[in-house]
Amino acid sequence: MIGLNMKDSMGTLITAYIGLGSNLDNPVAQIKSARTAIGSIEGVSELAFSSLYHSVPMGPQDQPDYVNAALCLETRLTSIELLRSLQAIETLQGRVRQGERWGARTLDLDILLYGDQEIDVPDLKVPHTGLAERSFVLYPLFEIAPQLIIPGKGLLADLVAKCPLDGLRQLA
Ligand code: A4P
Ligand code: MG
Repeated sequence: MIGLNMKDSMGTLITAYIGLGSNLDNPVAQIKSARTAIGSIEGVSELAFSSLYHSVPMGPQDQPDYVNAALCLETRLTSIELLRSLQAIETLQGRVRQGERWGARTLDLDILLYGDQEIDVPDLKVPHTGLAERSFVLYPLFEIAPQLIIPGKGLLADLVAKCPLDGLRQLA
């Protein structure tokens, strides 16, 4: 019984994937610093981190190019706890929400996948909206998890094969 209670309070160990993006205030440094911050969240362990990628903006074109990456982690945090921790890191790194959809930002941290769960609550949609069509999400993810299956979408490899690079390139 004690064992069961302990297991409940600790939660299930989940593998999650995070998409990182930045196009303001030294994007490479923003992404590296976010990686360190995510690894420092209590109850989170990094399992893999992709290369950094240069990408052209999706959305308004009058903004700088982006740096994107993907990170795989292991955690017992709930999906909402993980979201709140990531939002706190965005805020610490100077993220200002100015209301423009897809506008420039110092840091954007998206939960791409949370285990094999499909989540649709007001604050959280997983798999992340648009994941299946965005080269700056699919290619970094494929680099660290080539065998992945995207809930509701199928094999990541098939999505990558159908997705043009759209100017995406790996940074040296
Ligand atoms: N939210 C819902 N689901 C999630 C999730 N899976 N992960 C909610 C994180 N947040 C999630 O997000 C708006 C709300 O989404 C949050 O309150 C959260 O509860 P936000 O970070 O405040 O705003 P946003 O990121 O501007 O909105 P949105 O629509 O999520 O934008 P995206 O899809 O993140 O796209 N071009 C390039 N090349 N590279 C990029 O990384 N990123 C964007 C933003 C636009 N263009 C880009 C890139
Ligand atoms: Mg976002």
